[in-house]
Amino acid sequence: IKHDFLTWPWQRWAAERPSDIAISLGDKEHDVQTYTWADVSSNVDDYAQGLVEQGVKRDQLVAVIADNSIQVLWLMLAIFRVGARYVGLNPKLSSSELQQQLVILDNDYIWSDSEHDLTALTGQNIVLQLPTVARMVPVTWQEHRPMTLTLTSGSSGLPKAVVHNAESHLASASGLLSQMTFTAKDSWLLSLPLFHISGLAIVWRWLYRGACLVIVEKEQQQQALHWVTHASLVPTQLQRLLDSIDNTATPSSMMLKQVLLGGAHIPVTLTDKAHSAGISCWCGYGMTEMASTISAKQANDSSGVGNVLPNRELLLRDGEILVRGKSLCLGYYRNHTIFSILDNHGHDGEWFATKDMGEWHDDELFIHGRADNMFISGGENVQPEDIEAVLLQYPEIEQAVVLPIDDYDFGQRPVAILKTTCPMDAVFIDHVMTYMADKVAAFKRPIRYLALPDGDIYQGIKLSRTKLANWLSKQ
Ligand code: 4YB
Repeated sequence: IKHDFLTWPWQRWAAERPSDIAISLGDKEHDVQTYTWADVSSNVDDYAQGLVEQGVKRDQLVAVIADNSIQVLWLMLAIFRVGARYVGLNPKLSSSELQQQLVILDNDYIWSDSEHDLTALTGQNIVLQLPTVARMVPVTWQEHRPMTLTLTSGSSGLPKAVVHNAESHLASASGLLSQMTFTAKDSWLLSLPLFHISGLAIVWRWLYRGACLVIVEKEQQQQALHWVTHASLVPTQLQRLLDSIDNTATPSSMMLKQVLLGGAHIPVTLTDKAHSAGISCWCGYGMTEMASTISAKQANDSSGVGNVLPNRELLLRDGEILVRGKSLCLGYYRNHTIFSILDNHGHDGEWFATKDMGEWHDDELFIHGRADNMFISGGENVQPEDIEAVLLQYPEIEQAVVLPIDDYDFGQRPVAILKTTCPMDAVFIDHVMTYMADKVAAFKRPIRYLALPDGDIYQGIKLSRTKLANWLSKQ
């Protein structure tokens, strides 16, 4: 499946359909701000020139710490336009967590819309501004140029910066859209963050199709799902949407045609409920390294994730999912170098080993969880070892193990099991919780603290997570 962009996608659409609406900041019915493709093309050129005037050059790295907004979108497209690289960071992270990631990235520039004290962080401040002199940015469209870095936490704790070019993003978009109908008249809500691959993938599908992108404030997201034809949601977001429909009981006003689900296990009961409310779902299995969705299907009564999309290949080896194809990233970025993610040692070195376990059943892929310990809470990746490391810095804590427990709203949430040098009473736990509130993002804070049990909880010299999880399930 080819895409054929000979220039920047927004320039192509500006040439072919200049007055079509490209971006809407709310409900079309309510006289909200919209931008045509002609507007998008000229705004991106202006903001790009604004960046050039601040010294931003091709191949430099710009870190953006913000929730989704039209500003972040302009900034990102302008960064692409000058041939620089975009990396989004989660604004919910603490300053020390951010700085830890920025040290590895060694970003040249930094931009944030939040209260983060940027002076403490790596990178020169930039602003989104119009140029003082009107000049053309000299960089031309090159789909092989590294464009985005997307942070993803793997098994080893520290997040990896996954590098993609436009070619792999467009390959991802074209493969999915060969199966899922998304026309130039449709609109996709920017319903997931631009610091995650699921949010970036929305932008690339929009650019690929020349459709309409809808951007609203966080508080309006729920409402906005009534005005758009498409959205990407993690299962917990869909659950919340369905709960709200139950309350208002006005599903008839919905334009929503398709919801693409992914990022975590998708319960059949959830997609069934959505179907009853008139929302058709697509179930996807994806990952950062493959520029989002790898396999997908229209939801049905099986809990599988369908078949492999065009531009991707997938293989099972000893139950582990291996992937490759046009949507695969260029590599991981560190020390100003892009390192191959492929394990070139074996003869299957062409494939990327995902650490996800899978199975084929009646020509459909089923995901059986990760080989490592990561879990997902409210759509955010949680790496237990990260939380443990912070806990262990607390004076009275000797040992810490963090495990997930099921939660109706978040899917899962972390629980901490501690060995302490003092009694684990309510006052102590209160102090630890205050300490954690200062150190890690809310979604990473354990919701319960338990004392490490006696008995056989070790495997060799290390605590056994399996045994502890078993014990936890009986608490
Ligand atoms: C799964 C899983 C599944 C991922 N069952 N485990 O555009 C999309 O495809 C999209 C739409 C809505 C929501 C999310 C998405 C995504 O991109 C998700 C991509 C993602 O989560 N990437 S990640 O790098 O943060 O995590 C990847 C891991 O997530 C995988 O390796 C799996 O372990 C897990 N996962 N889809 C069960 N359907």
